[in-house]
Amino acid sequence: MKLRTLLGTLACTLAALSVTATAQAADYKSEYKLSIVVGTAFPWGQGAVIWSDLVRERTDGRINIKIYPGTSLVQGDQTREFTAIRQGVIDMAIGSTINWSPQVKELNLFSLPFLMPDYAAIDALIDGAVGESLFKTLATKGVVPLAWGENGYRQLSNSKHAVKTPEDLKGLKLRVVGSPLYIDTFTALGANPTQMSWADAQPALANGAVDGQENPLSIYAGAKLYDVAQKYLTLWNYVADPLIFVVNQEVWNSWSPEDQKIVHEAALEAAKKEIMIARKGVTSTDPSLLKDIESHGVTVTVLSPEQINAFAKVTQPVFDKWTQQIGPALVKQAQTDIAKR
Ligand code: X2X
Repeated sequence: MKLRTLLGTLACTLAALSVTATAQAADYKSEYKLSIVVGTAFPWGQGAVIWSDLVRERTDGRINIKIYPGTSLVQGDQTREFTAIRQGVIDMAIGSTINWSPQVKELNLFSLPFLMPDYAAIDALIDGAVGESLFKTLATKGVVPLAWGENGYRQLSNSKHAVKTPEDLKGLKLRVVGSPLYIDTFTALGANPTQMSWADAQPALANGAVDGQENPLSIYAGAKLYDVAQKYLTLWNYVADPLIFVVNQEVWNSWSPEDQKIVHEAALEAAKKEIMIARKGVTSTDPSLLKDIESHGVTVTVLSPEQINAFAKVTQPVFDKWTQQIGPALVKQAQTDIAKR
């Protein structure tokens, strides 16, 4: 009799357990779509691979992330990526601050010309009060921000001639990214900027519809832009775009607290590694990527601090105008933290 009761209880418990497991599995999607702009060969894409692998392993496959490069979930239109995450068309993303700045104006901070002179300055922002404040802003917009990564310092390339002074930019047709701040910057410098997605930029460079563009060296080299006539490269560190690891709010809420913790910790680990990969080969102690670029017949012009100042002076009115859009308090905080770095 006692045994029968025991067995009965056991059966009930097992049934209850299996109901819980089924309910949980039903809440979880079979695949989570992770959006990035470039492919997995780039540091940005490497970050996505590391993050998704860590999550799959540590959740025993409960959270199965599939990477969608080329912002393919929004047909390559990277300025629509943030909205698509909010709407749930995209579950997760590692996105550029530039691409999301049309929806989150504060993210234009990193695109203020010549704000961040070196890596320590970038770190002072993303690891400090500014990074925290921006994550708070993002959290009010339907996404859960988890970690800061890096696309990199954006350097200028063109097919015409070496650029050493603002005068050298006069009349150059340049492809720029999706924030109007870039139109203002290059218009102030006398160039002829045109906004285009990354997908459209590459054929436009190949067929000469535009003369030049600006992107981190890892993107320039990874996309082999020296093969589409981009033989003049100017290193001027005028802006850098951090990347942000995020999850759609509803997707996040559907996960158990244990799984949320796994996803968050994996994002922090992956982001740390991604930043290291993004900074490889482009520093004075390790110029290997630069050497590789030069071996393709590229003229690399490294601007001196005095030469950089000439560009900063011309773009100061753009800096001031956009400080009002971004929020003077946030810009002030950034400048204070950079000064203290
Ligand atoms: O479009 C670009 O230039 C890229 C790939 O760097 C970004 O997505 C910001």
